[in-house]
Amino acid sequence: MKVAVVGATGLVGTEMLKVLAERNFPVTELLPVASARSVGQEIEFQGKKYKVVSMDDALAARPAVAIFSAGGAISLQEAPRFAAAGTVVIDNSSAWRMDPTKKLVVPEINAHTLTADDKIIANPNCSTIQLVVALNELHKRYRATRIVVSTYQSVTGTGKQAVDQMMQERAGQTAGNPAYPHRIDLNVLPHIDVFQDNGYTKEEMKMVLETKKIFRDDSIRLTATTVRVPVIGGHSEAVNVEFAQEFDLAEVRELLRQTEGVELVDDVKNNVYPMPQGAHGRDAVLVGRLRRDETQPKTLNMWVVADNLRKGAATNAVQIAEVLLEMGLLK
Ligand code: 11C
Repeated sequence: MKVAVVGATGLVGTEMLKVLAERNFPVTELLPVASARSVGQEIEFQGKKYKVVSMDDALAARPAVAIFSAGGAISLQEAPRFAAAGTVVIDNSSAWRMDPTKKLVVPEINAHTLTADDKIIANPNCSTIQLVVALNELHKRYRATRIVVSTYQSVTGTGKQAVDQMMQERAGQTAGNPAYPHRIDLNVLPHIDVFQDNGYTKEEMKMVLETKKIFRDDSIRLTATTVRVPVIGGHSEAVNVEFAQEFDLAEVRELLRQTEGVELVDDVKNNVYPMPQGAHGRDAVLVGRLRRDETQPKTLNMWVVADNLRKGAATNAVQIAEVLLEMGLLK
């Protein structure tokens, strides 16, 4: 199967290649696409060397699937061209997520809705993916009505430039080309993506809108504060969720143990709880610090951590490709 990875040299693209190889996705020919200055550069995949190609060369090769991770503007322009040529596009940018004609897919939740008509499929934002995976079975059982979430997001969510900024600051240097408007090392920025007219950031509004779309439930009230922290390895989330039905904490634990994609990491007596260092390089969404919100009934507090480059991006996209393959939708 011919597979194009658009944005192959970025942090997410690099992780895509790793995940495709690890999961033995049946790639017979890889078409790594990157910006003009990278064309011709060699990358290694499954022991073979592949040259980075231009967008037009990848399109002309008619891959069965193209996984895009090169930003919204490129996706808006290029994804329809690939789709028109018969390639299924799995897009990791925010460009198509809220388009009512496009599906926003987390395989554990809604892969079964995919059909041959879905030529551009949207991969949700990383902070949304780990939240909805953690809530999936709890929402089915008790129905979440209101969610208050605060995030602690890794600099890898921004990309290489941000990792470089943090490392340069850590080494006592002034970052040459900073990704953020402020220092990030030894600091915390309550600011991810651009501010909107309502005072929220775009990242916060992505969490609100994408959660409703994935759960197909516009009645869920969600409010978010998204925060960048000087961390590598994963995003963390403090989640306060109010349900329509009363719950039993032991049953919540059992439901989480049974939730596909979730690993319960909750043994506070032994100081065991999810942390980015434990999530790094893994695909599971780690959930812990389970406790009742004692200020009101039917409300749960939990702490959710996942590797934002894997389940939050690359792994979720490759899982979508695997479902398409299983359904016979990749030609
Ligand atoms: C971050 N969540 O951590 C962002 C990165 O809409 O796919 C991914 C942005 C997106 O900064």
